[in-house]
Amino acid sequence: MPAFKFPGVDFIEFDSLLSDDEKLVRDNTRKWIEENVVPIIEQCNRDGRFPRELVPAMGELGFFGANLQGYGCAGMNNVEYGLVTQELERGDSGLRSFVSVQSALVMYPIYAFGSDEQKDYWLPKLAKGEKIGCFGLTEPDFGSNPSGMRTRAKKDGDHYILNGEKMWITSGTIADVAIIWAKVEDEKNRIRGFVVDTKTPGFKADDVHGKWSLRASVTSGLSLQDVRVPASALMPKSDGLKSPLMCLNQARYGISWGAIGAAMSCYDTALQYAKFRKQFRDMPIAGHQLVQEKLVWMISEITKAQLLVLQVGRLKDSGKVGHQHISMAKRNNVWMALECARLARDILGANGVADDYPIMRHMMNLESVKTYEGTHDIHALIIGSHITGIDAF
Ligand code: TGC
Ligand code: FAD
Repeated sequence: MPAFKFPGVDFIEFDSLLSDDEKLVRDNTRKWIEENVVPIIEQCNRDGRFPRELVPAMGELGFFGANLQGYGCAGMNNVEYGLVTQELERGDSGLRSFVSVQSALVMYPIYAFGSDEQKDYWLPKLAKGEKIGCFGLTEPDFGSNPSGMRTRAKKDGDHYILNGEKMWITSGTIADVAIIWAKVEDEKNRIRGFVVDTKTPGFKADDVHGKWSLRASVTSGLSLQDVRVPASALMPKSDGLKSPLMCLNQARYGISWGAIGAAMSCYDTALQYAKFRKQFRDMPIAGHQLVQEKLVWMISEITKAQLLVLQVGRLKDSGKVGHQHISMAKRNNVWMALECARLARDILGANGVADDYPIMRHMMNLESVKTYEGTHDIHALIIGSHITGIDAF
């Protein structure tokens, strides 16, 4: 198949719903991904390597904490930020993951719950990509149900002592700072957040090996053994499980856009391939009805996903978004992207399983995206709880 340039996917003049600034942010990000990520990402995926060399440029482009104000952040609106994550994930879910964690799970909690000292010290460095962060909520025995966490913080004079294990932590071994969620023993085990310098004695991170998904992203386990941090490491406004869940809202929102990027990549690859590949009567496979139906399913679902997340973004910008809206967008759009990847893989036949094309990589990545930040089924239960008023967890 000849090389081609990604033209975007816009069936119903979706662009007419975007401002000029929003389109500019998206187009600049798309160009950067085309020039800097597309040429290297398959090899990174093969090697299981996160392209860390791209971090300073992403900082300069304003990707980190893009929708936060001040502290060197770009101050984008939520739709602009979403369009950035869409383009990043068209490149690779791992790159979008890195930006989601840095922005929504590390900078956002410091911004929302941190002291002035924490904000002034960490946010400008994280915005530039000079420092890298990770977010420790999940534990080996507590994934969907983080309220059961065993990690503990105990007051010791003007310090806290942290003990526990965190698992499946994006960017863990490359992080300079970890947002650690722990139950504070002296506060009736209330969950609170700590900004922990990863150089603190007793803090250890080890990579998870053997992943068939998000291979271009670092995933780690964290161990905290008598990690002694100053009392100033506590984020003063963090208060209960609600605080980490508020961070997850930010990240899940970005994922909802990001999944569309992965779906667009799969759809566009399948469309180009189907117009080029000939089988039976010297006809492109795009001329077979069953292949067309698959392509039509993909573009229909991509279009619906765009409209859903745009509305959620507009609600977020006007301060009216509820976490149930974000759950619907995350659940629907990641499911839609995974289905697109499977259909696109089918259209490419045997070529679909090779990494000459991005489809299998997206498919494998999306299996993680379906699970992290609340699984597909947990989001069904969150929406179910909202509409019935009955928790079914
Ligand atoms: P529950 O009693 O329902 O809630 C506790 C308090 O929090 C409030 N709340 C929320 N607030 C803000 N945003 C949300 N999304 C919220 N959901 C609930 C709730 O109103 C309550 O407030 P209050 O004032 O009454 O105290 O808590 P629960 O223990 O029953 O939890 C239920 C559940 C399932 C919703 C929650 O635990 C959940 O979302 N589980 C999924 C866990 C998850 O998503 N983990 C993600 C880890 S981070 C990650 O995956 C990063 S991947 C990064 C990458 O690489 O991109
Ligand atoms: P479990 O909670 O054990 O769930 C297993 C299955 O049971 C799922 O199908 C689930 O839907 C189902 N299930 C669970 N409870 C119910 C119920 N009540 N009703 C019906 N079904 C249920 N976490 C972090 O804190 N920070 C990170 O940076 C981070 N990065 C990650 C990166 C990767 C690559 C991956 C794969 C995960 C990452 N995670 C991270 C962890 C992620 O958030 C968890 O994997 C996720 O929340 C699910 O938890 P679990 O894997 O323990 O699955």
